[in-house]
Amino acid sequence: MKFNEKLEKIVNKNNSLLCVGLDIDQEKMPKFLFDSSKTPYLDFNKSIIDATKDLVCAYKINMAFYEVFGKEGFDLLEKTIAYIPKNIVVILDGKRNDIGNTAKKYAQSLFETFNADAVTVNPYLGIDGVKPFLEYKDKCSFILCRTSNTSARDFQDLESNKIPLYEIVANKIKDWNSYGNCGAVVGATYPDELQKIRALLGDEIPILIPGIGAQGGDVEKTVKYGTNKDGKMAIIVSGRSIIYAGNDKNFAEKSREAAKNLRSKINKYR
Ligand code: NUP
Repeated sequence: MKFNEKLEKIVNKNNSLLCVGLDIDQEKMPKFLFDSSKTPYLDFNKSIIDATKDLVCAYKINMAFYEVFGKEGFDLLEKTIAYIPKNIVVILDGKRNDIGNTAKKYAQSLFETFNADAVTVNPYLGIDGVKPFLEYKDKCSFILCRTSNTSARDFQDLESNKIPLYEIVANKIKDWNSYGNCGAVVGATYPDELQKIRALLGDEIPILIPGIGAQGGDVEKTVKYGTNKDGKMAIIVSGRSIIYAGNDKNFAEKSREAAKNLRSKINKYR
């Protein structure tokens, strides 16, 4: 099944554009897990997934929070992905890229070894670094277009013939979408840019939108500017505000409450 079809199905089933970020961090996790379990991270992820799986369209896993543990992190990554129900989209956020020969291995690793449905890709190297990802026609490659951080402006606002780089990238994403398997990453913290990028991309290309919650992005503008004409094709990410909503024994219930509230808020503006 093509990625966009899988996304559409789960968006409809769970009535949700919400993507929960599983960015595990001992400092923010409930302390009791580390006293009472030999596998606190996996237990945590399983509890969060159990508590939110009927409320989300996707889970996004940032590789950094797993790679930091070395081989145990890779094991945890595999087990977490295996635990996610098969009808929910799994996005591996590694912002990978390199020369074509190496990019091919990154693509194989994320799509085949780890079985991701979608990945994030850095466009800085140009099309020969992106192509190996696009060869996976049933998967999706979300290309960094406008990132959510303050320093996004450093390079992404630079102009060529009066057109800022992030718009040039958005136009490239449209060109690169001949297999219908390209997406864009645009931060919720830049609503005006999000609006422009959605207009450039049209209605068929999904946008992965981080920056809601801990980074302070505006939900109403994100939904209004990020979705397509059907109120879809936007995957709205929140990590910390959901998974660390509580840090006591009832942490999973708290995360469910936070996910439910955010899903409702998103749906109000669709
Ligand atoms: O522009 C981006 N901003 C961003 O926050 C691109 C990203 N991939 N992310 C990632 O989204 C970030 O690395 C983290 O994994 C997640 C946001 O998490 P949170 O701020 O909701 O906790």
